[in-house]
Amino acid sequence: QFDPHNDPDRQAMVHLFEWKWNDIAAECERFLGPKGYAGVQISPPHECIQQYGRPWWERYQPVSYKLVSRSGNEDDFKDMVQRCNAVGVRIYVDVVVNHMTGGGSGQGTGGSSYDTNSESYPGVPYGRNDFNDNNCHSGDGNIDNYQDANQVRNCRLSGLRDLNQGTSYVRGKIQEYFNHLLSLGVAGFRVDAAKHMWPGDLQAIFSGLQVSSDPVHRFNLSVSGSNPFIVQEVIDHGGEPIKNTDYTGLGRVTEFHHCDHINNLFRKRDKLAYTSNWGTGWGMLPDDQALVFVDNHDNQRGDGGGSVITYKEARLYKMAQAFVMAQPYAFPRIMSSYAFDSHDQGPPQDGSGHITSPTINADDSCGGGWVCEHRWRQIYNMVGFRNAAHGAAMSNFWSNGDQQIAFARSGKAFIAINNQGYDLNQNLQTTLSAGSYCDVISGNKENGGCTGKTITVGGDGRAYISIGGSDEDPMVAIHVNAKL
Ligand code: LM2
Ligand code: CA
Repeated sequence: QFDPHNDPDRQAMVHLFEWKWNDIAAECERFLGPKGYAGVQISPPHECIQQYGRPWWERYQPVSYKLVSRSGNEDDFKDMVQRCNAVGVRIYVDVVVNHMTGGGSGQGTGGSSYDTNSESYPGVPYGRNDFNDNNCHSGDGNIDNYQDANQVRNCRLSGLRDLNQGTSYVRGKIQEYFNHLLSLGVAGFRVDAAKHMWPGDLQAIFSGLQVSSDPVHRFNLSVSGSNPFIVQEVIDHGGEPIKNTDYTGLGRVTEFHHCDHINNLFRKRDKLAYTSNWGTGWGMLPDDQALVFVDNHDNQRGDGGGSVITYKEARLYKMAQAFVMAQPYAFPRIMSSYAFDSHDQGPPQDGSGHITSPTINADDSCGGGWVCEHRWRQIYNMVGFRNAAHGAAMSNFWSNGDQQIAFARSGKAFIAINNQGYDLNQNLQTTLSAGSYCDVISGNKENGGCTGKTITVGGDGRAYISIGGSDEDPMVAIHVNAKL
C-alpha cells in the first residue's frame, strides 16, 4: 500500500484535475508516457450531484458508485485505464467514501435519485441506518471542533451526510466499489477525507481488497505486491489531536507540512541554505510514507489551511517544483490545473455543462482554459531529472548561507537554485563525468543538441555555474540523460 506500482524509471505522478477520461487516455499516449510520468490521479469517477453552475466540488458529493460522471462513463474509464497502463502510466482514483451529499434532492450524473434529508441513496443503496447521526454528539450535527477527534470522525463535514464505516454493510459497499475499480486495472487510491474516518475502519476496508491479475491490463499487481497504492488525505498542519501518523500504518499520507515548508522557503521566510537535510530532518514523514506536492486542488483555492504557491506565481512555482523534483525525498505529485478566478468555478465547459477538452499548442502547452503545469518544460524536464537521479543520494550540498543552493544526486544529476535576488557565479562540484550537458530548465535536448544553455563539466567534475538574480527561471539542472 506504500508502493505506487510505478515503472521504476518513473518517479512522479500528476493530478489531472477534472479531466475527461478520453482526454487522459490521449494524454498518456502522447505526453505522459513519453515524458516519464508514473501515474495520474484522476477526479472522482462516481456518480455525483449536479449542482447549479457546475462547480468542481459537486464531485465530492457522491450519489452512487456508478462510474458515470462529467469525465465519462464506465466504457470510457476502462479504455483510459487500459491505454494508460499500456504506456506505463498508472491510474490512481480519488475515492470519496466518508460521506454522501450535503443538501437537496434530485438526480445524480448517472440518473440515480437521491434525497439528502431522508438520507436516501437507492443507487447504492444506502439509507438512514448507514449514517453516523446517532454517533455524532456535536450541537448541530456538523464538525464544530477539530480538537474533538470523535466529532471529526462521526459528525458531518460541512453538512455532508456522514457514512458509518463501522458497519459491515457500509464496509462491504465500499469494498465492492474499490474492487470494481481494481478489476478495471487501477493501481491505487487517493482516499478523500481520510482524517474523517477511523483508521480501524479503513484498515478493515483495505484488508478486503482484491487487485486485478488480468494480464489484459498489462499490469499485474500481484507481481509487485498485492496491495493497491493508498494515499490518505489527512490534513495535518499540527495542533490537532488527529495526526497524520495515525494513518501511516495503512498507506501513504499527504504531507501538508511539506506544502507549508515549501511556501515559507520560497517566500524567503526560511532559508534554502538549511535544506541539506530535507525530509525527516525537517520533521516530515519518512520517505516511503509521504506523498508530497507544492499545491493541491483545495489549497490552491485557499482551502485546507496555509497559503501555497500556485501556477499564478509562475516564477516561484517553477522554482519550488524544481526543488521538490530534485530532492530524493518521498513520492511527488504535480498539480495540473485549469485557470480559475473564483473558488467555485468549474472546469472549462460548454453551455450545456459538458467539460471541454484541452487544446494542445505547438510548444506543448495547453489552451482552452487548461493550465497544464505538467506540460511546462521546466516541470516535465524535472520529472526527467528525478527519473534519472532515482536511487542516487543527495551529495555535495553547497549554499551561500542564504537563498542560493546547489547539490548533486551523486553521479547522476546536479541542480543549482538562486532565489537570492542577486547573481550566482560559482565553480561547483556536479559529480558528473566530463562533458557537455543540456540545462533542462532553459531547453530540451533535441537531436543531440540543446535548445537552451549548455553546461560544461570538467575532468574534476566541476562546472562554472552562472544564474542571474532576476532570471525568469533562476535555476540550472543537468543529469546523465541530458549529456550531449
Ligand atoms: C476533501 N478532502 O478531505 C476534498 O479534498 C475537498 O475538496 C472536499 O470539499 C472535501 N474533502 C469533501 O469531500 C469540497 C469543497 C467544499 C464542498 C465539498 C462538497 O471544498 O466547498 O462543499 O467539496 O461538495 C460544498 C459547499 C459547502 C456546503 C457543502 C455541502 O461549498 O458550502 O456546506 O457543499 O452542501 C454547507
Ligand atoms: Ca466521517
